[in-house]
Amino acid sequence: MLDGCTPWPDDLVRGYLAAGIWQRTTLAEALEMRAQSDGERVFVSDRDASLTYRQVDRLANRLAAELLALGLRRGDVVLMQLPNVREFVLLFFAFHKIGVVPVLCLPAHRRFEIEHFARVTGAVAHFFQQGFRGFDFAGMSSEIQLRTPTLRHRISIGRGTESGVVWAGPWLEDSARTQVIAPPCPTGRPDPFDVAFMLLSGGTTGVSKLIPRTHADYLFNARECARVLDWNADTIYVVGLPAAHNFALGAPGLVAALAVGGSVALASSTEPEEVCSTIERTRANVLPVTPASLVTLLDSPARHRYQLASLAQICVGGQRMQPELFDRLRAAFPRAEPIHAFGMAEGLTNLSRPGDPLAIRRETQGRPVSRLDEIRIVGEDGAEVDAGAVGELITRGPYTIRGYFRNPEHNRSAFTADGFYRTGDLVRMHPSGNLVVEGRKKDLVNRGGEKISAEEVENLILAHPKVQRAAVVAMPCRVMGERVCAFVVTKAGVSLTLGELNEFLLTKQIARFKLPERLEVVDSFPCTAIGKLSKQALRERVAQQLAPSATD
Ligand code: J2J
Repeated sequence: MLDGCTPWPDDLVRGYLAAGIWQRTTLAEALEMRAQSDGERVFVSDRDASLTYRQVDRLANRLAAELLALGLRRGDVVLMQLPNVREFVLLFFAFHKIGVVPVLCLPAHRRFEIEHFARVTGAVAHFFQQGFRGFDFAGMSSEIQLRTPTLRHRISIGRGTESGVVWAGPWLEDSARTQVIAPPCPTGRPDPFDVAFMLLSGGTTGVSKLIPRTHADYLFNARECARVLDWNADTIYVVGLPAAHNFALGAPGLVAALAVGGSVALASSTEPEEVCSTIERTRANVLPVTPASLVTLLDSPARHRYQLASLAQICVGGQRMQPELFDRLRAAFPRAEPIHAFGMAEGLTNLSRPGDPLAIRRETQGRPVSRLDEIRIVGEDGAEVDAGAVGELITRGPYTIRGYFRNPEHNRSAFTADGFYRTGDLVRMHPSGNLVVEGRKKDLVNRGGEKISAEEVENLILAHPKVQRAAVVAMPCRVMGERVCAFVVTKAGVSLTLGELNEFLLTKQIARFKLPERLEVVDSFPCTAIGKLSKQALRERVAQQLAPSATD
């Protein structure tokens, strides 16, 4: 395995292999097999083009050959920061053909995050779409390159003129030079049991942690999702959330569609207009949403302007969907199956089953997709709680990681000695065997499914010259579920506004979605009985202040 990863114990690996749970197939081989068996079927479409399995495979080969020509090699880590465009899929599979390991960054990330990922991984290249949503990715990448010596290549999809950038657009056009069918791989093909890509954790403490996922574990995860949702070759999945997110990528998403020979339609944003027009254009039948994007969709007049009757399943995840929202969803899309998805980039996917009684689907967040997922609900002492009681969910299994990348210190607290991942989610077991998410232990803000580490934002706020103490908590919001609220004790005699604070935070070049949306300047922080800062009291305070308008 890639240096800095924690492998599964040998005996388990042998068992998974013997039972066919892990297969000797890489993600690229999964695509190649489809290109053989279902070559003419559409695999990927975006606004501009529709590509069959065979076309995706060939184009991925071409890209792989170009990447090799640039000097990229098996085991190299690269940063992939692309929106939902077909090049995302083409590059994703090109990397897997030659064993290059992409870190799946979000287009919303900025220098602060990307530079951190580059440093931790020693990434050799940064892939982006120059000018996406008006942002100068090439400029940001150049600044990162100056400060990160390993970063040799800055590569943009499309064409352009910025100097120092390699443009991938021409690689995808027909010309004699790009008529490569199969890339020669000087260092051999990648190993199915090695790391295929890295996802990002929301970060329970400090900055995001990197989550190494192997070909074998991810394909198993995706196959199990497709199986429990009864997907087949007619499945058309709308990638209506960032494709770099585990939910849309495979659990259950793009890779799950590949596992059954289905297809994916890339929506370029989560805006209702774009999502609805993509559904109408492609007659898509599965839509993933977060509760936040679902509220926006239900509130939007766009949904009445498009033909959405093809939708057969709507998967809601990333945050808890309240029963009232479930009812609105049922009323708006009576013919679509509502599916709860309670998953995590670290592994474990819980899904409600299409056959579960509606009353259970309304109240619960589903159950593990594989019978090999081990789950326990434990109390503070680590012992299992009584049946039906609330405790922390811990889990291990054939697709849940055993450790974050290059982070032994955090791994010691994030995993139990016997390899269970501590999810930080507080859950209880419903009599039906499904889980109900009741809250969380981890200190983050879940803003519309986007996870924001409180500690990360606090550390940045503390760097402000006027700030003495800072605490970041979630405040309720009807649409987003939660938003970031910053409590600050300022230094003696100075005042601070939200605008001033955010202006400062933006100079740190962080993703905008992490910016506080409310600032409370206080004289002191409330304490718990043992003298620790009580975030609970702060959360209650802001929730109370917002009470009449928390529905904004
Ligand atoms: C409550 N909390 C939830 C839900 C995730 C499918 C769906 C979502 C994710 C995801 C994913 C929740 N109800 N339905 O990877 O494959 C919170 C929990 C969890 C954390 C993981 C997938 N669905 N959550 O959201 O890695 O706190 O994955 O531990 O981004 O989101 O976040 P993430």
